[in-house]
Amino acid sequence: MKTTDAAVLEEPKTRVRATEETTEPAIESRPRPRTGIREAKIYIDGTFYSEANAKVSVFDHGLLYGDGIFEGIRFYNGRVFRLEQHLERLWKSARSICLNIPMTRKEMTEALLETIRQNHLRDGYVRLVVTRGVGNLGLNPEQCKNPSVIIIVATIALYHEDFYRKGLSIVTVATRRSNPAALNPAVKSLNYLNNVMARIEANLASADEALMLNDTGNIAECTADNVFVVTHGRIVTPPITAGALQGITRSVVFDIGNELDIKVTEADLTRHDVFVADECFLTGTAAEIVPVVKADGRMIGDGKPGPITTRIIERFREMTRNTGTPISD
Ligand code: PXG
Repeated sequence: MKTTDAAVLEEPKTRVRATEETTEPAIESRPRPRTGIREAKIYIDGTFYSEANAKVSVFDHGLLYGDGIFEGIRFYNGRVFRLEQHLERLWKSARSICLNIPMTRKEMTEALLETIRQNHLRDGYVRLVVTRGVGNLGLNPEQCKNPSVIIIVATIALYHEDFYRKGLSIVTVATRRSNPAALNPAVKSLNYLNNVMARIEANLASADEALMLNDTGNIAECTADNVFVVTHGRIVTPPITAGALQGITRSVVFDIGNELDIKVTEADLTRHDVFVADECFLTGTAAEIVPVVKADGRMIGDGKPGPITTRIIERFREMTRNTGTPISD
């Protein structure tokens, strides 16, 4: 794996804090593309725009209220990984919040593949966003007649290999994962302030990620990743009802477990289960599968990524290289 300096999602955790220890040139001759692509083409409602011209209305309820949904998707080696599953989840999120996606699944697939082609990448990341669209300043979505579809393709700053080799640290944060009766975490909505607040707590504690509990004090997930523990050779992850997103990478771990004859089950987990686990890892589209070696200051297992985590990562990498929807037909 290599790292690029075109960080679009998150900087690798081995970073130096820009505000403290690096000096920025006083004058930047040209703004660095946010997508990491020199002449990026961004899809908005059927038209491609340059980065500078890719804009939405200030009256879009996606901005005013976080009223909308999204997916983060990766493509590897010229193929989009688990595209069908991502679209399935997008459509479910839409249905749950009564949002009509203004195109068919087939049209969305074509728009997404075409946006990747327009950006000439074989490996990268796609952010697919559907907003409620333009309305007035009241929150009633009935005023918003035309939901907007935005597709952004970007290079992705792969985390440094050290990150996977050494593992990361997590801390339990005070911010609880939102109660499903308030805002169901199964909906991948544009309203991520709950997760952002948790992330801020992790940053303040100088940890790599935040472990979020639900209202009953059981583990839900991290801010953009699902959590797994390994004990006595078995893998366990919280159920969706505990407030975990039905992660696509999470589902791949179930498939790999099946293949490799490693038992993967869902069960409620507490912090204690993490502290006494032999291994722990996180899964998410951006981070892929990453070992956790420290939780709330306690070393997990022997403080190194464990053998089962390592096997799962290896198999995952093979799958990403060899499976998926081809970008060009
Ligand atoms: N939990 C939450 C709350 C998430 O937002 C996951 C788990 C992992 O799901 P997937 O399907 O990615 O395995 C997510 C993923 C990103 C990114 O680019 C992902 C999310 C949010 C922000 C950025 O990986 N969601």
